[in-house]
Amino acid sequence: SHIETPMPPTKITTLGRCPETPPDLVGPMLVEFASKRTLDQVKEQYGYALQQGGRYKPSDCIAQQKVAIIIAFRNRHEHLIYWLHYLHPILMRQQLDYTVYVINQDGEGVFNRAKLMNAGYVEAMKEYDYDCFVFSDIDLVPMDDRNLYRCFDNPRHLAVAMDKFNFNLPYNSYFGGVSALSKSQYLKINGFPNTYWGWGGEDDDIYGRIVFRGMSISRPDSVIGKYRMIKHNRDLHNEANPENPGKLRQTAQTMDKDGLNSLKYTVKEIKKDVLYTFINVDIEAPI
Ligand code: UD2
Ligand code: MN
Repeated sequence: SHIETPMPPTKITTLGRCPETPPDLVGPMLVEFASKRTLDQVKEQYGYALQQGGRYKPSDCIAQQKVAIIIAFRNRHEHLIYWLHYLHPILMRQQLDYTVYVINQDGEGVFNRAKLMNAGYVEAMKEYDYDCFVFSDIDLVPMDDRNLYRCFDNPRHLAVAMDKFNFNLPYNSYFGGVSALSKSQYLKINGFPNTYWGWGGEDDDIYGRIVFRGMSISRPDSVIGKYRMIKHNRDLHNEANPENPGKLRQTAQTMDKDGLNSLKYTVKEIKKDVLYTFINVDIEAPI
């Protein structure tokens, strides 16, 4: 015969899914860019809650979505500090499993926001199985934390009521500023165009791609969708490109060959800061 050793009682802690509506949201928030802040202050305030690379996940529940926040970047350090200061606590309250990716364009060539976003998507996917990608300008801060940085049944446009447009949508098909696409929505449109160098047009091309693939745009209302943009001048090497508007008439034809499937870039450096993952990429920019 054998002796059965009774097992000691084990405490089973199975995490449940986080609720559909995060419980700790505060609604409208004060957003201002007058107070000077340093990166060290932001690190001191929020660093303890983050894993290397600007990564967070709720400790008491399983996040609804795994979200990569992708920011196209070059030479906007001051804006980055404000962005991190405001967004980290918001994204934590939204109970997201998220990482902040700052995709830096290497060199002094012509800037290309959409191509940087594509590179960010590919690099993020190498690290984790994200469900959702939020593409953001560095200078935009939401004024209401009920504006969820998540994906929806259709591609989501989040920056619907910016101060610089008197808290209105500038035009109906506007898709600039901040947007969110699930992995499958993003793949369906072959990602973003790589060929919009300089300022303008790339957001309208993305809008076209979405519509040509039979999807529509999801948006928060204009109360929840309020944003402040840090005032700035047009950057050097990001002049408005007069060729971009004309390209928009071709989106339906070009989108199948210009996008994720034609993307070429090289990673020069990946740095895991406390508050964000910094990826320096060479996107073969014209001078
Ligand atoms: C508008 C759109 C933006 C994009 C752009 C046209 C708004 C609020 N946003 O932005 O989504 O469609 O027009 O391309 O209307 N950046 C750098 N360094 C540079 C240049 C750009 O980091 O040298 C990044 C940064 O994240 C910036 C973004 O690119 O926020 C867009 O550039 P912008 O802020 O100069 O253009 P803006 O405000 O007209
Ligand atoms: Mn801007």
